[in-house]
Amino acid sequence: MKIQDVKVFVASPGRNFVTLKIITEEGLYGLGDATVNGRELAVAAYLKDHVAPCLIGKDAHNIEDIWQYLYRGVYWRKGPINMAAIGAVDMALWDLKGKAAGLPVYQLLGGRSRKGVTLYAHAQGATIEETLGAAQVWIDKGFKAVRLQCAIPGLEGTYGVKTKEQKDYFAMQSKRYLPPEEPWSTAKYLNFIPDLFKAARERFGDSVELLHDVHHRLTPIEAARLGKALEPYHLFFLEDAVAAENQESCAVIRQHTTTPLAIGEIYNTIWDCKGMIENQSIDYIRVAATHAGGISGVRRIADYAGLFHVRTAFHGPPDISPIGHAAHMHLGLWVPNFGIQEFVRFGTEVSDRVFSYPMRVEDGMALLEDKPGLGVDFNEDEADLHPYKRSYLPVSRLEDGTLWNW
Ligand code: KDG
Ligand code: MG
Repeated sequence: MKIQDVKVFVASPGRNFVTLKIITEEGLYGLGDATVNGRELAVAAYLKDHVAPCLIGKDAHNIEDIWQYLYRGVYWRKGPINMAAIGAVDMALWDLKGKAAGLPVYQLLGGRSRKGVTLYAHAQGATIEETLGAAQVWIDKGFKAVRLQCAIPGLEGTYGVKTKEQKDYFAMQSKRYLPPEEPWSTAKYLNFIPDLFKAARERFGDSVELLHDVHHRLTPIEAARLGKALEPYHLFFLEDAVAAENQESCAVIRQHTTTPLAIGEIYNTIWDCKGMIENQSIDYIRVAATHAGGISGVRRIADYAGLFHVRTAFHGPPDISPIGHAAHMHLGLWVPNFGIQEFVRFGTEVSDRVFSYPMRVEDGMALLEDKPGLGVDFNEDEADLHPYKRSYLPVSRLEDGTLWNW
């Protein structure tokens, strides 16, 4: 199964996605997602100029050897752009192997461990009432787990909530084509968030799992205070309570609270999460196939995490394409230490014209049709109708103007 051609597409059907297509001499093709939000063109150029030429003529069956070739062979290991490129190649090769074998990728990983992939949805609002109303919509659809984010009173600008200018919290293609800026106050946030979860438990009782994303904004001791304050509302997990670079930080939080901790959406390799997995200072690992070396990279991390009671919660934002989400669905069906899967949506009306995918949601669970490979298809002509648009995530500043973590 020799690789004959490699194509890279950057399209913006609602938001930017980088798609890799690997074509074999037999005419089979595999698809991979290489989207790095806000830095899409960098990974596309890296793939086109540096990775694609090395793949031509290689045997597409040798997934592990190609992974090692791109990881060890580059000399400059790790890094978000490099690992997203490796991730896309890896996904495309698993897709190809599945197509060649006539089997869905989860079968190649070891088969099905559960009937479907349990999801958590996002609820957000400008007030507690609005946030709980948004959660109610998901609960009424049968979701068993919801992430709650709410605007912080007294802070101009919002957290986890779209502004009036944004049609969508995640689709931040601001007219200025520059990162929007949002204000942040840790004191206002910490004083408010426990009220949100108190109100949620009063309204929903214990019938639903509740989650929250701090988005890297606290110091370890501030995160410890939040974890303690949230204990009465028994969260499923508290996500990214601190900036993720320092692996010792979660151990500090751990000394103070039993609120479960999740981290890892910005990690690229097993080395980024090794310490906190071994120390059992986290409960859920949030790596994404798109950003952490594909199915092979994430499988290694998930297997290692399982030894230390750490379960999976793969990153599932809308800035991962349906190909990346499909990779998580296959991993989630197989992985023994599955925890939960983030779900915002697989696609939109516009992106559905570009990507078709075999996933549907029933009672808060993602179900996968048994199609060979990853099961996603990509319409090149339709993608051409949606050219790249420069787009950034916001940046945060403290009220005195100091740059902070978004
Ligand atoms: O590109 C960054 C987003 O994917 C991220 O901000 C979303 O934190 C996020 C989440 O948990 O989905
Ligand atoms: Mg997050």
